[in-house]
Amino acid sequence: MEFLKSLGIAEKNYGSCTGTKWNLSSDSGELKIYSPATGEYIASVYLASENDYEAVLKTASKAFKIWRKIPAPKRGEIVRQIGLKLREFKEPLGTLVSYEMGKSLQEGFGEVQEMIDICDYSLGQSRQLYGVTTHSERPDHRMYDQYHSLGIVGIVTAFNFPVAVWAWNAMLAAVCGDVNLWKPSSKVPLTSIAVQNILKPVLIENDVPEGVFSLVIGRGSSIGEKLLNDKRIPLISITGSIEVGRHAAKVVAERFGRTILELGGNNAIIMTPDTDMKLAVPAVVFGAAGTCGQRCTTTRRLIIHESIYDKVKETLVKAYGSLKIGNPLDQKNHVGPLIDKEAVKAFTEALKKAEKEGGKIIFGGSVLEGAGYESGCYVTPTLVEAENKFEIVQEETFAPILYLLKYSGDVSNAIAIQNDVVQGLSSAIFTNNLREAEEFLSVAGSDCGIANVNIGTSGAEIGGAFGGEKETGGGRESGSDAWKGYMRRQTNTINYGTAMPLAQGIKFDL
Ligand code: UN1
Repeated sequence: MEFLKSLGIAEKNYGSCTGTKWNLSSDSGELKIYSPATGEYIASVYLASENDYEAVLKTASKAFKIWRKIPAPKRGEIVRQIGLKLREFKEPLGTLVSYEMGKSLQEGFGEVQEMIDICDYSLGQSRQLYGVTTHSERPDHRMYDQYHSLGIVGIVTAFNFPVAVWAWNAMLAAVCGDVNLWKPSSKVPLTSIAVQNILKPVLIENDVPEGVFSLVIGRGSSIGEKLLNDKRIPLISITGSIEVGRHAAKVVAERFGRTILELGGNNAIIMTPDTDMKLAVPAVVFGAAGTCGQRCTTTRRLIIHESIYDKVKETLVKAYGSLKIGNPLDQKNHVGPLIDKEAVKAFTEALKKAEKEGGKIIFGGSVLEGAGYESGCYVTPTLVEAENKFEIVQEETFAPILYLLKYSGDVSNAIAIQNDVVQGLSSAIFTNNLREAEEFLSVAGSDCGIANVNIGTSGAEIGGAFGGEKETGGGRESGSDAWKGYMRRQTNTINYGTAMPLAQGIKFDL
């Protein structure tokens, strides 16, 4: 396939890299990667060994000492060039994302666009790594805070956004003067290899030290654990399940490392009697069925006012009926496959549980078979009438299942339902009523990290801080002031006078 060739994906690939150099060991097992879109075998990857990991870490530690001294705008210039290269490779990389992960080609391109956008954003940020100055209470003193580079940043990414989430972290960390160590999901390692290959000419042309952008492909149980326990890594940014995050947070906290956690979501859209259906229906369908329900921001619950419930239900059933499910590389299809058969099993089991608890499947619910569905990973996006208190509704099933929930009375009842889950990533309300919208955004409103009005729960722009509260983990990546999470903060007080006054007026005369 032409796009694999242009991205430097060979039949057999190595699993660890320090930027431009690959460790050529092949004795720690081999991952064979199949496309969930077609079931075809794509290529294999040799897993990184513990020795490879050590070698990468040593190189990264050395690189940090050099990289942190390079002026931030110069680091930004390198990130700018990475953005240009990504523009050049948007088509093949987006295609590989779609082929290896299974999201629609449009979404594959969108994901590469997120990478490009964060490069532009980080370039600007490289000239704005500023702290504040404040007035000292002592005469002839100056006080301010500044941000220094932190060190090696471990970036653990999930299969559903195989490249964009790395870029959010890596591009910001790079302009902040940190060096990156990427551990991608073993379900989608080829995209990470492609990214390293895209970076290579930029790193060579700019003499970037080996170790600034490293990659280690390995199992969570071996390489992942090493990373969490490694005192040389002051910050680990993890996108994954609540279960993975709970474990990682404990291990990293034990050694007083920092984490940025972006874990599960259980995102809801509220539809009040003042909903503009023209806006809401496409937002709900894209939010729930897009990416085959495998975004952290996927809409999983729809909280509908009883006065419009039947109308919404009918409209959604019709809209779901028009969804085309099939090969994501074919642009006429809206929905591709789930990542693997395990995910298909989780989908069918969730539906069984929902029915057992009293839920009613009103659309979908099946695993697709036959021509075009040979990979065994295709399912029909599903609508289930349910109640928020069902155990299965409280969980995040990474599949296209949308639970329809009914509320009565005023919007505060809908907000209470929306907040009554352990996760707190994304949320939205559809209303043209100013009071309802403002109540939803107020301190007594949505408890999520993202709260939108007349926009769905997914598809956030990179300019905003991305992340959520409660068991979503509390971390923030991407835009706004998320860059501060990648730096070490220091408060400085300078005495330029001739006396030695103490703060708080304390007398200590010798
Ligand atoms: C994720 O699913 O982990 O807001 C990230 C969105 C995308 C990112 C999702 N920009 O849906």
